[in-house]
Amino acid sequence: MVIIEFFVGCAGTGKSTLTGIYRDWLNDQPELYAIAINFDPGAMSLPYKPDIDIRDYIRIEDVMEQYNLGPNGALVASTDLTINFLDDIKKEINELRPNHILVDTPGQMELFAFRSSGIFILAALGGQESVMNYLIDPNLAKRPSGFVTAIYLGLSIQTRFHVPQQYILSKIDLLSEDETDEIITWSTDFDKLENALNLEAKGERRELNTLLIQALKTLNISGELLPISSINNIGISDLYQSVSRIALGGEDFSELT
Ligand SMILES: Nc1nc2c(ncn2[C@@H]2O[C@H](COP(=O)(O)OP(=O)(O)OP(=O)(O)O)[C@@H](O)[C@H]2O)c(=O)[nH]1
Ligand SMILES: [Mg+2]
Repeated sequence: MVIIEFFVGCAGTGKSTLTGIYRDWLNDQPELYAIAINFDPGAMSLPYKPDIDIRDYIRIEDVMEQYNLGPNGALVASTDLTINFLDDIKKEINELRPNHILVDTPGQMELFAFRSSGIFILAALGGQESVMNYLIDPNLAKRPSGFVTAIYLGLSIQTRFHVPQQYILSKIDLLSEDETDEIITWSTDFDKLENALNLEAKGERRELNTLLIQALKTLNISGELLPISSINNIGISDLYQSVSRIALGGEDFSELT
């Protein structure tokens, strides 16, 4: 079985760094052969060497020139155009024969998540068998209102792709231990989250908070956030365990280091 993981999240949340570190960690495990695919045509430089790179097929500078676009328009057009090369990417994957595929998506999350190309890419590579890793910025998450914003953004991705989603608290080395623990608690205890939210807000905003929390409770998205630091190598094996459980339907992979 091949496990396919996508990495999504707002710009700068650490998608590419985690993709590289995690790929190398997976390849240190017995019997795993992981590859990293860069699907960001606008990436100027990457913190890892991708095994497959969409920039070999489409370059943002060429799109700017060919369609007479500025950098933002060219970024949108380039991401849309990536779907023309999905057969080539699949051919490259088949030649490498990995059993674990990591897909690094464009910096600006909306390019992958809210345009149709993202749906096509997911369908072509992993379909409903894929796992979506959604990275949350620690500075956004440390305020209760920011945390709720991040969760709702994550839910909008889940609504788009309809595949199992792992919520990741990224760059925890930038938080104190207490801050990390509090954020993790909010992800499982919505009453505590509501209390924290109400300490932050007054009046009408409290009514909105109550409604937002009620919706989270009704949706019953009780998955715990996974804390990760790519810089300090924290949480990488937990990510593998969690994704394996999701992808393989509960098989125990604890014998792997
Ligand atoms: N402190 C800390 N910094 C990190 C961590 N992971 C990534 N970074 C830094 O965060 C910045 C963005 O990291 P990237 O991995 O490029 O993030 P990204 O989400 O791929 O960014 P874009 O694709 O450009 O949107 C870089 O300066 C990284 O060195 C981490 O775990 N801790
Ligand atoms: Mg990136």
